[in-house]
Amino acid sequence: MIIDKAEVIVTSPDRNFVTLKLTTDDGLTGLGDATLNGRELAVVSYLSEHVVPLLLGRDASRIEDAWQFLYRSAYWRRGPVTMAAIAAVDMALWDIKGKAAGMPVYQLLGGASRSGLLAYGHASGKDTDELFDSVREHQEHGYRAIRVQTGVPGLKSIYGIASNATYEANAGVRYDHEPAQRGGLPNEEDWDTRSYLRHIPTVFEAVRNEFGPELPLLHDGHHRMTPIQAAQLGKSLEPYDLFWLEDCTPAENQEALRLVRQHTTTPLAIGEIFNTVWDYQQIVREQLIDYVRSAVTHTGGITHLKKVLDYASQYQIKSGMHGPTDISPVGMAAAMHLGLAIHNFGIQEYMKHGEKTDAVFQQSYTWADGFLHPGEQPGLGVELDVDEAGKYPYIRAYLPYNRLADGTVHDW
Ligand code: GCO
Ligand code: MG
Repeated sequence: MIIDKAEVIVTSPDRNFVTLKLTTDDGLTGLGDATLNGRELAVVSYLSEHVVPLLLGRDASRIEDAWQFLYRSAYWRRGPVTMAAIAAVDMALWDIKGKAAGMPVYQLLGGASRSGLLAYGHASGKDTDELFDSVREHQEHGYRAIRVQTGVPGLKSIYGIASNATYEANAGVRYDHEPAQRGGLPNEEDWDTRSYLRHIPTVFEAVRNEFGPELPLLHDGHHRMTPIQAAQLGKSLEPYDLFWLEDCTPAENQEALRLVRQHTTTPLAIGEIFNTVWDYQQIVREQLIDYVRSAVTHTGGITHLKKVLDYASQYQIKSGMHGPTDISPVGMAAAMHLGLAIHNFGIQEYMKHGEKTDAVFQQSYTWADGFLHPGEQPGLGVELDVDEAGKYPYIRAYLPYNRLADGTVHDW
């Protein structure tokens, strides 16, 4: 199993994706997701200029060794670009190992710890009526856990709100929020934390009154609050029994969560922008979070994220892997194999990809009655149709950013 071909494939069916494809001398192929939303070509360059030459001629069976070699031999460690590149290699090697063994990857990770993965979808609306329609629509599409984001009076455009409110308005493709805008420069959105803090508890009260106490509800603060503001929000949402409050403060400052924790019992999730176990060291040890939000794609692959989650498991902290549409079907499949195998699975984020994306990436994972399953195909169970991928060249897309009323740039 010697790697004799390594290709970096960029395609933009509904959005941009970066995929690494490895081929061994005995004809096995493996896929890895290296998509870093809004900065895709930095990872393409890291892979093609610096990683591909190191892979050719290597033994594809030595996954841990490849990981340690790529991480340590670069000297310059961590960061989203490096860790997405290493993740892609790691996923592709697990895919190859599974195919060589004739087993789905979850079997190689210890086998299934459960029969399926509870997943949550994104409901949103500019106002409560639109939000309710969206929640209902998600329930009709099988979701049993729902993230709730709404517009805030006085703010024109904010994170998390779909521009088209229904599946119908999206021509049946999907209903979700796709923040990166293709072509042009980043969109400017507006933000006011006080208005947000006043409004959000009223939204959750309305949602609980309409949909009852059972439905697991989630909310994403998307890094926009100070610690004391986050504490206030967590406290004001306690009556509505959230499954989690995500990214309540900017993720870089781990100490901020101490203050939030002192004031609220609302469960906290963090880490979609983290990429190593060291980013989690303090918040896990001090039990400042309840869910790990990292994606396999951005955290050095299955090998490294499993180490993060094993560490978290000592503190009863569970997984809540990142799964918006900027994680490709390959990255989603990797998350599902890992989630099925580990004991401390919590929930999986799942936004359905569009039809074009599904035609480029043939998937064997399944969605039924609110639960995902990675399927029984050997390896990760996703194949890439190169001809289909070739129809969609890369289109530059930027994520939006925020400004406050006085023009100050704010976390988005
Ligand atoms: C989530 C995330 C995404 C990010 C996106 C940025 O919880 O799903 O916050 O919506 O904004 O991944 O590329
Ligand atoms: Mg998030």
